[in-house]
Amino acid sequence: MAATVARLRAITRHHSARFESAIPLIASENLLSPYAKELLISDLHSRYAEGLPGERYYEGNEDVDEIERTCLDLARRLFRCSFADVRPTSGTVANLAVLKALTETGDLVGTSRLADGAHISSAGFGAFGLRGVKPVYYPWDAERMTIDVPKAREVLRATRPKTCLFGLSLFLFPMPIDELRPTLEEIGARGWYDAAHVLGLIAGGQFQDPLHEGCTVLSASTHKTLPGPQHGILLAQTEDPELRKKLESGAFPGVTSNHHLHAMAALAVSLAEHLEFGREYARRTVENAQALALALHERGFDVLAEPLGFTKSHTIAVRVEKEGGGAAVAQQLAAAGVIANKNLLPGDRSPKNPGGIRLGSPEVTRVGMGPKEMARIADLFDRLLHRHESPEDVRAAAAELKHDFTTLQYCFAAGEAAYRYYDLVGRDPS
Ligand code: DSN
Repeated sequence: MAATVARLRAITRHHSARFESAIPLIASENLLSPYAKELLISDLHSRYAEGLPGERYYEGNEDVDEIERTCLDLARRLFRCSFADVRPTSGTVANLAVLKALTETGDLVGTSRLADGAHISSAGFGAFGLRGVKPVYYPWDAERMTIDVPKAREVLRATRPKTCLFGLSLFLFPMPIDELRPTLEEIGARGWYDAAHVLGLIAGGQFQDPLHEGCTVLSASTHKTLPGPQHGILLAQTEDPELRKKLESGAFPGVTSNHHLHAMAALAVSLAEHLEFGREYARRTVENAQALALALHERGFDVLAEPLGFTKSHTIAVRVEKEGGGAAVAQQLAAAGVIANKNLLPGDRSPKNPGGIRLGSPEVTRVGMGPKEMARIADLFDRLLHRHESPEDVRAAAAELKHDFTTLQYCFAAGEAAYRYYDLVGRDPS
């Protein structure tokens, strides 16, 4: 078995080296800072602390209590809200906690269709199905890549769901919460916002502010535009003790037992770093997404939502049917050292063979790239997909571009290696 362990370590080093020399453009991924990573591999990983600070089911939790109180305080400060729970262990788990808190089996819940960019939580085969709630789909404006507000008002008045979820995995523009708020009030529905993709942009003041626009509850994962550990969070702007209790018991014991203390501690570091560096990081993340969209458009790619400036977030969507379709293009890009994902676009039916790809700027921004590098990335797309240069040649160009961008920015200890995790423990396994 020693050989198996050695092999697992070698594969993991190989994986890190692959990403170190690649251009990572997955919109939902990011890099963890050195101090957050340090806590992620600390003794906290080995412990249990069910419950809330000061009300635990285990002994030995005094330091965990202080870490969790700090994490809660940082979350409330960063999002200017009155309630936080940092126990969900992922974005989907956070969504399940909200579904448990706000809905009953059989309820109708407003949401978007997967092909319009919704997360799989909204699907019958996902969290919605698990809770037994039924989706009411908002009509979609495919030109503007957002909810069709007049038609959505009609649907909401006709169906009267008690809860309305806003939020997407292909998240180009803010959701029209302000516009729909009077309708939600009229039908007595609560607004719920899944901010997984745009959490760091919201915190950095570069997107909408859903908790102050009319949504009561926000759920999210914590590792996309907010560059934290893989974990989850609940936030709310409420003094209602009953709602707070329901959200807390949705998180525990509803959908978690232990809440991954190492990840919760790492999240506290990431929240503190975002309070310090998040505004600038979020601004540059959006600037880079817009620069990449424009550069691809100028090179003949069909980037969605051109009349609206392509995007106001970290994400862009590109229709690549003429280049071979989403699945084939994503594979060709990966062979050339550019990591992206195929993505359903409005009108698509097959998730295995969709018409689009989704690109995101969080990771390339985190390692210090700017608009000039976005133009060079667009050149890689053009060389591979329009000029049909070999994947090997394009991969070499991608590695050359990435060579100067392999250290972390926008965190304490900026400049540390972003991809070489053994540097942290000071020894190499070879
Ligand atoms: N699967 C993630 C994404 O890529 O959008 C969301 O959980």
